[in-house]
Amino acid sequence: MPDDLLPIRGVPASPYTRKMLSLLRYRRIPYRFLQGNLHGAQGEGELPQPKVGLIPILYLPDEHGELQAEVDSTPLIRRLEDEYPGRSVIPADPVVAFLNYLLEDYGDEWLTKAMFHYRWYYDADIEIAGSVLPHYADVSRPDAELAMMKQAFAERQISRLYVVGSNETTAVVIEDSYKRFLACLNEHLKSWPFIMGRRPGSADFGCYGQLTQLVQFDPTPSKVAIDGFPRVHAWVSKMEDLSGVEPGEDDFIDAGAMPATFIDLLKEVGRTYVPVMLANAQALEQSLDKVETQVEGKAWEQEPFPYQGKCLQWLRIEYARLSEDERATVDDILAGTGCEALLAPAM
Ligand SMILES: N[C@@H](CCC(=O)N[C@@H](CS)C(=O)NCC(=O)O)C(=O)O
Repeated sequence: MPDDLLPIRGVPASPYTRKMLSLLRYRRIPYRFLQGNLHGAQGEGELPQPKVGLIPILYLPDEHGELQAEVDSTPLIRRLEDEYPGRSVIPADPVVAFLNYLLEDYGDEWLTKAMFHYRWYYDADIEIAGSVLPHYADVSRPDAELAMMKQAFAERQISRLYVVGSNETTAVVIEDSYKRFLACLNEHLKSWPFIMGRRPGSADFGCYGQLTQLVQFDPTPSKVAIDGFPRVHAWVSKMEDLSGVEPGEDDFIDAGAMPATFIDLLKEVGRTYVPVMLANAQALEQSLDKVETQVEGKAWEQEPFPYQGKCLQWLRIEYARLSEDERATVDDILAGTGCEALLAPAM
């Protein structure tokens, strides 16, 4: 086993797997991609199991040099920054790094609602995902076996729509927000090759991961993108392999000259992710069995999502780490976007 190649396990239909693969290519970190989920995947037996059953998994050495199975892309990206210098995806300016963190979390925790919703809500999308996805574990499985897997797989995923908050009430909110996000990104890309400026930040990879599925795979949201936003469609394809991009020191956006289109992206985050993250945290704090809030004047209802409660805490820790001056600059940038509510002291 060539131990200079970083092992990563995942599947092509997993947005977080795609986020990490693209990141590894951009960062020029040599890797080997073990295709499959936790069960029946390549390399099984030779590598440890993760504590939490999620993909992608990166196998990284602990302090004794033993490979450990690690999950959760956001902290993993920061760890890779320490272990593999150069071609950083974290802006050097702490203010811009904070905005990058916020938009990465929006991609990971909000756009994923659209991704999972479209895939398992509409018959045409269920049909395609159910037919294709089971092939990823073993492309040569007999058709009869796959037909059985198709149904079981689709049923399992449909039964988990509640986790991301996709239901009859929220469908319209999720779909409107997806379309507005595409429109905002489309405007931004007219002047900037990446969300974070002239070089990609981890936010670019987070949003890209979800868009690989929304824009390129699932038929209902793909049609929205192709019909209305061919520029975004092209961006997603370009993001897949940025190994040839040569980033410059000053290529991230500048905190002192925020593009209006970047502020518009933050405003979109403020319309959706912000009220839902706050209502979710409140429901968890009060041990309520339902999150209920309004998004753009429309009802939002879902079961509380403990992991997203932690995401909000981690975001606030990032904010608390800033100096007083940096926090004031972040506050100025976020004022009026709706995102400032995330950081307001608890009532
Ligand atoms: N926060 C994690 C989320 C990873 C995640 O949710 N992965 C999904 C697949 S895209 C998963 O493994 N779900 C469990 C399952 O499918 O059994 C990250 O950023 O890596």
